[in-house]
Amino acid sequence: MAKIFSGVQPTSIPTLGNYLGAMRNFVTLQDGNECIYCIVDEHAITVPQDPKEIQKNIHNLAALYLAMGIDPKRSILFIQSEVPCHAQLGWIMQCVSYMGELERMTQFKDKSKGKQSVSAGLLTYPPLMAADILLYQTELVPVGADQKQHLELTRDLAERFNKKYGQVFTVPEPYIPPVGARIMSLAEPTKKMSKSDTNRKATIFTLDSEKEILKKIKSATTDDEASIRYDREAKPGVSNLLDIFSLCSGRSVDELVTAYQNKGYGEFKTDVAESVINVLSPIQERYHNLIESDELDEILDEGAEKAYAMAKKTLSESEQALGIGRRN
Ligand code: AQP
Repeated sequence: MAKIFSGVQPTSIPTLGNYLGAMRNFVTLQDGNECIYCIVDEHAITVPQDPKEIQKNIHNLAALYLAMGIDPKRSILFIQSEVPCHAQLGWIMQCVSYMGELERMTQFKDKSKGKQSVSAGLLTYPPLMAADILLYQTELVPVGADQKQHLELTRDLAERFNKKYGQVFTVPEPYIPPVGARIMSLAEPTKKMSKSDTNRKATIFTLDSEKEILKKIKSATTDDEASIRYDREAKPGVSNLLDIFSLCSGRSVDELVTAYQNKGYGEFKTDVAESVINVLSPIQERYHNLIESDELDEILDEGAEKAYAMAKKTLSESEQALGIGRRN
């Protein structure tokens, strides 16, 4: 049995990329493991957010976690800002981090590129993420490929702290799926699919209607070759659709390539869309039943209480190791 932790930012409705790359695995990892899943709202505010929108997104994300299959009887589900230990250990982790290593993070470079000013929080996002993970003595962190670098930093920070102040933190391992770890934008398939992409055609959101899904996949960028084969370099659009199709249908990429050998992009895209709709429809149905129920608040209250008890213990140990605060 492993201790698992992961989180999703309530920056918008989770995308098909968030689901296939991370959240789907959150669900399967519940079997035989101790899982803690978080709505990382403090990460979301590292870039400007509308207070009303983020409130709505937090609520939607909680319902979607459950609709996707997170079982509150087996796993802890909570909101990051409701467990203050995250911000507290986040500060400690900032003090263990070096400016140079934070400035080298790809996500910081991408999100700050071309901006006149960015928040200090955007730079110190990775030490907060390290705190999220380390508070629970996490062994395994299911994430998409874009979070690999942050996870490596988390491991470095844990090792650095343990070496300097004594053993406090478990050093976690990433869990990055072999397929689906990087679902690409439908409009620009060399870029990852992202919640915050301003091109609405680029991203499938998990609450998109059947019509929207079909329309977005039908307009996905492919190429002029008119042949369905897997080649990430030469055919990024078709390869991305093959990955999505494979993950949503349970059929291997090779099997799909053979099955669609003599078929056109039109038919292929319709079938990809159908497989996505088949996966998302039942999630959407459960989401609509959950979103208005009182059950949601009860689950989040209980989750925060359980998470706090675990997090407080690690936070105290780290403060003790550092010698801060009063000790008996
Ligand atoms: N395109 C993707 N393919 C596979 N996995 C992905 N993830 C994100 N995009 C893809 C994984 O989803 C989990 C939750 O992501 P997040 O909410 O923490 O933020 P992110 O990684 O920054 O994702 P977005 O969608 O691009 O959000 P914005 O636009 O707000 O920055 C993570 O495990 C992530 O790896």
